[in-house]
Amino acid sequence: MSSMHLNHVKITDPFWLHYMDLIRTEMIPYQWSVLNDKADIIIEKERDADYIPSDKSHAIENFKIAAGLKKGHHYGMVFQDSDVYKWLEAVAYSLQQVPDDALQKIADSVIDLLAQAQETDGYLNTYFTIEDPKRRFKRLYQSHELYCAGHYIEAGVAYYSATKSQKALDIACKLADCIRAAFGDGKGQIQGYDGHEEIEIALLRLYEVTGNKNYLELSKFFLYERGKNPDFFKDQVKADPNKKPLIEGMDQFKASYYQVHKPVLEQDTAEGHAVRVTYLCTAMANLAYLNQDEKMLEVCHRLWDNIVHKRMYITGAIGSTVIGEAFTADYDLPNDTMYGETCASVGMIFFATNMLKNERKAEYADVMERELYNIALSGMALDGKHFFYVNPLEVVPEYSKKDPGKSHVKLTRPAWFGCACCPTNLARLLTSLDRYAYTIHDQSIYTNLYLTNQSNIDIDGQKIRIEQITNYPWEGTVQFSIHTNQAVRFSFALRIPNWSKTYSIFINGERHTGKIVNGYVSLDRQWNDGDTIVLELDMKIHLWTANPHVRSDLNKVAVQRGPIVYCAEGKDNGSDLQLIHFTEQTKFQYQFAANQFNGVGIITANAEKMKIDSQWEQTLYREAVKQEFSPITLTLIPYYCWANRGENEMLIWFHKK
Ligand code: FUB
Ligand code: ZN
Repeated sequence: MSSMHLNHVKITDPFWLHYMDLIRTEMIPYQWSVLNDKADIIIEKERDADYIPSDKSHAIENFKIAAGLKKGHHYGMVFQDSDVYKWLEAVAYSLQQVPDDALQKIADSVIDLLAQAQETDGYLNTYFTIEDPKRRFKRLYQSHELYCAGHYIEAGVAYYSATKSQKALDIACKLADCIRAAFGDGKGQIQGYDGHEEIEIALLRLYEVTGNKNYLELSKFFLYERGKNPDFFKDQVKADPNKKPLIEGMDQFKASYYQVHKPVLEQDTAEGHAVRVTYLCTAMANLAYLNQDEKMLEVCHRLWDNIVHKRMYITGAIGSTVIGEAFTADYDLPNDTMYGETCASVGMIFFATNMLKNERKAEYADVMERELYNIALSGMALDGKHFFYVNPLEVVPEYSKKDPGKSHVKLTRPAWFGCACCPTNLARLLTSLDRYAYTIHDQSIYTNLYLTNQSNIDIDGQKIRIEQITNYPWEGTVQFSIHTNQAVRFSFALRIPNWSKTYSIFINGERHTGKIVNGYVSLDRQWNDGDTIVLELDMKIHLWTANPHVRSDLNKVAVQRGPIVYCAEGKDNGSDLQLIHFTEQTKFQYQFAANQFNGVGIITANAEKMKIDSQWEQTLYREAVKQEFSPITLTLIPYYCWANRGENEMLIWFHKK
């Protein structure tokens, strides 16, 4: 049987390298200083709620106390440990791309600290070790114990893969073994699961690196057990003599918040907390792949379709309400009160990646790309040291300041949050883009992301190199060249993004007319050294409309060029952006502005702005009259750049006359 293996993807892309360098040189050191309480910053609550601990991070300090190196109490969210783990995972990916002895030394010292904080039976969680050892695994709906464990295991696997640190992997295995001893359907074991999915993803990754089937079985147990006994969480709470909640404000949530309202195989809509749903789906999709589990894959299809076709914003944001950071109903996509948590979009990228392992469908990569170029990048400021938790599509500064229902819709990116899940999630995503660029299926290479890179591929022991060169996302030409010692046969599948209305492909300068199948054009042939493929995508500016069921967007249009969704900001266009209308005469012009936002494509358009006559000054309602308009030149910037110039209005959906 023939085999194909992707060995290494070296990203040298001008667009992404800028971000990867920023993360390596600014974000990772900055986050390290925050985790050590050494950054001189104001930590913000992600929304107005007194109970959110936001004096400091204390995350590393918690480990020192748990390890017995210091005295004191745990501080922060019950899942504060996960901030350190996600940071460590980001460091691992960064080291894999760019070795850095000093950074590795710091990360090694973190591994040493974690080993000291780990209890002898493998348990690792600073909150419970320091404050509440008797409540270990007793309040799983809030405790995040397995969520934190999962994040460590993912970090440990990544760090082991990057540095061969056996110690990092051993901590992960010990922790997984401790969980395996405690959970299951055996006598005396807990027949339940965590309130926040994550361990399920991590155990599968641990299985992939160790080959130990016990980890796969444990992940499967958690997934299949979920929702089987709808009273599991309630029963745990009843049995716990200590009634103090671990996280304030969470008691209001229903079973669907945790995706335990039904067994997972019976779930057909995305319900509850958006990040939880995406992590659940990520694990289910990988289990479906690893175990050839058709039923799991069916659930993944249903939830994918429900999210992507009925519950997702044009930017890729998901989660329509702040209450429970959650999904609501089909087509309920308000633009200004919504959530769109950065982590939820990161989770969608993970889900899409695992769906791509199962199926050769470009739709998954299309969503991955939408999330990446819009929400993931919007999640961080251009300095790499400020972050959005919530990614709205419409903002009016005064409303965010005065409406308690919009306190989560921040106007600029805070330096850190009381609940700081998003910043380190972004770091681990953006340092590991090489993991998302291609998928290999049998003898085929599928391109998911277009970005300049060199990839080493092993085909039946023969080493080939594929070089990709592009100025994506600003230009739609992508050039590949094949480097091989001898002729080799394989299929190279080019994704034609769903936004590209036209495309051309040239092989060694000759036009190729292949059909698109499931979003890919497959070039299956014998390749010789020096062969080239050129793909040209449609980089025209397109206006997009939403499904008419989306009330908030009815009769409105959004502007997209390539994968980038555009927005208008008050800084360029003044206030009252809601008055802007496009007309039949509106023409859009694109120009690359090298000196703005580190170099971005800007769009200008001749639009019209509704006039507000003086009668409106004292009137809230009056009989409908014909509206007057004035011509304006509208400036649109990539959505991900918004809020980098201070507080101002922002809008994505515009009226069209
Ligand atoms: O609960 C852990 C993480 O914190 C979630 O994934 C985020 O939504 C935030 O609530
Ligand atoms: Zn988050």
